[in-house]
Amino acid sequence: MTITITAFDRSPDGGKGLARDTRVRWALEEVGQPYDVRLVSLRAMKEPAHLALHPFGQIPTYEEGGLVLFETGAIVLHLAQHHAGLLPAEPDARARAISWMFAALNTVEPPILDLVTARIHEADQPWAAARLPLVLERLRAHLGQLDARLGDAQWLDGGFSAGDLMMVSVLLRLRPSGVLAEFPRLAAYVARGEARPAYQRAFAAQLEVNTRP
Ligand code: GTB
Repeated sequence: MTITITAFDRSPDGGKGLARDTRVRWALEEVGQPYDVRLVSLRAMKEPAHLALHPFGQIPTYEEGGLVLFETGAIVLHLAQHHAGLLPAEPDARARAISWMFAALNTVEPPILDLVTARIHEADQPWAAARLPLVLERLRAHLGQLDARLGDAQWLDGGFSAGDLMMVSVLLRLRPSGVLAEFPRLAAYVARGEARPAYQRAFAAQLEVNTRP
């Protein structure tokens, strides 16, 4: 069954891999599933044809036969449950890997998005300078806890899993701010994720789209 995902026709990051189609591409590469990409403009995302796939008018979406999914967590979990390579077979280890997926999306990603909002979207607000330290404090607290749990391990719980794929994807968004570099073990963890051949293929595929003349 052909898998089709959607992605920006031009990502605002110019191909740095920060748009969320990259994590879905990465999961598809890890499990060895070929896929097609339908590129959509910001305008087309808000039109009925795309809204039928994604109620919030965003990318990425995932189509496979009659199945349509949105939300990267749901898409990566679907892939991990249906193909070998992203979740351990042992039930408890599998459940723990899924916990890390949720931790990435529900605990770690929100303060990272708060930082992006504070640094970029709210930068010209009169209260921005007062808010930024609070946002940074909350974020650093979470990163410190994550760093302590990871310690000197390669991955969060044994072998590489969908939990690591999601955590690395979420942490990558921090790099432009310089905050990731404050946590060298987390920075090295992200670099390990990026070094995986599947990530490299996913990154190259999105870069190709975003550097077309
Ligand atoms: N919770 C959803 C998921 O995980 O799938 C969030 C999906 C989402 O935010 N999609 C964004 C989108 O469609 C693209 S990835 N935005 C258009 C809109 O909402 O109208 C977010 C993103 C955009 C740009 C950069 N960048 O330039 O660095 C990074 C990430």
